[in-house]
Amino acid sequence: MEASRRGVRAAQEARVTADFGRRYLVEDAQGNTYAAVRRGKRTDVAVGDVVEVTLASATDAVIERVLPRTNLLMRADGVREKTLAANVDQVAVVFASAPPFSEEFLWRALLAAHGAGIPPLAILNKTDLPEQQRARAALARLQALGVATLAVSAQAEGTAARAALIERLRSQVTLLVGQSGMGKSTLLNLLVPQANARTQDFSRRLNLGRQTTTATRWYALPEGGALIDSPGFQSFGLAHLDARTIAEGMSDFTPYLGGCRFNDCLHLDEPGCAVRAAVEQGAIEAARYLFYRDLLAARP
Ligand SMILES: Nc1nc2c(ncn2[C@@H]2O[C@H](COP(=O)(O)OP(=O)(O)O)[C@@H](O)[C@H]2O)c(=O)[nH]1
Ligand SMILES: [Mg+2]
Ligand SMILES: [Zn+2]
Repeated sequence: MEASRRGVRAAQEARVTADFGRRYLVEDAQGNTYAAVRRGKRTDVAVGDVVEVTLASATDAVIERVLPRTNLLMRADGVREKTLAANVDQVAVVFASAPPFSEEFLWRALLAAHGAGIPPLAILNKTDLPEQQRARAALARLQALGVATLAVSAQAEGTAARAALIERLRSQVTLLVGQSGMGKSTLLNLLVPQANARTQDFSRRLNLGRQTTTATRWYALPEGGALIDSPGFQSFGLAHLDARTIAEGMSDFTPYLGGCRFNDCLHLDEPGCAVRAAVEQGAIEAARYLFYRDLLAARP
């Protein structure tokens, strides 16, 4: 680790396993973890990225380059874009009847996943709670939209929940998203038993202190694959998606798209719109169409 040799040390590949904002954790092929910063203070790094790093010490690395990714899930409120994770196989949207979930959040997550080309999975958690009606109706709607779904109780029926989840998560890299309080961390701890202890261990060894609480983090699953836990957030901004991508992500619109008079129909007030006709006939739910209209209306 002599300074004289630093300049000639070759870059090596590593996986980004935590994002604390401007600091990261990276793990190399031998399983060594380093605290890392991005060369030039750029913010183009996300958990799941494969990067080239040079080592500055036994515990510190510098991210020199982000290797090409297969996908990148983002959200964006106005001009503020937030990268959630890269190179994932599926996005699992977690919701529960309490605290009250937002169905709009679920639908927005589906659009973000579609925009990034990542298949979604919807997980209804806390099925042990009373008052499941609204949650079950939302789950049925998601199924009708072609989304894979699971219903579990991570806390009350942990063993059954783990078995059901592992079928879907094994050997896959899965990003968990959801509003705060839906049970993402509970699911994570059920699936990766040492998750909390490992986090505390890294914070101690790498002097990360309190930063670790607000991070997006990668956890290897014992069965293969990984789970990425993100801090809960309440709104899923979609300002980064154009109108066409949004329309194409509405899978209940898809059967009607070819029937619109205009090729570039956005299903707003254009004459001869097959999507609007389907809404009037009740073939597309009015709530879904209103959600779509509101999304497009809110765009600059
Ligand atoms: N009744 C019930 N409560 C749960 C279940 N899973 C999680 N919780 C509770 O919901 C709260 C929020 O869970 P947490 O995992 O921190 O949610 P997160 O914000 O999405 O990470 C905690 O008090 C958990 O104990 C469940 O299956 N049933
Ligand atoms: Mg959490
Ligand atoms: Zn149309």
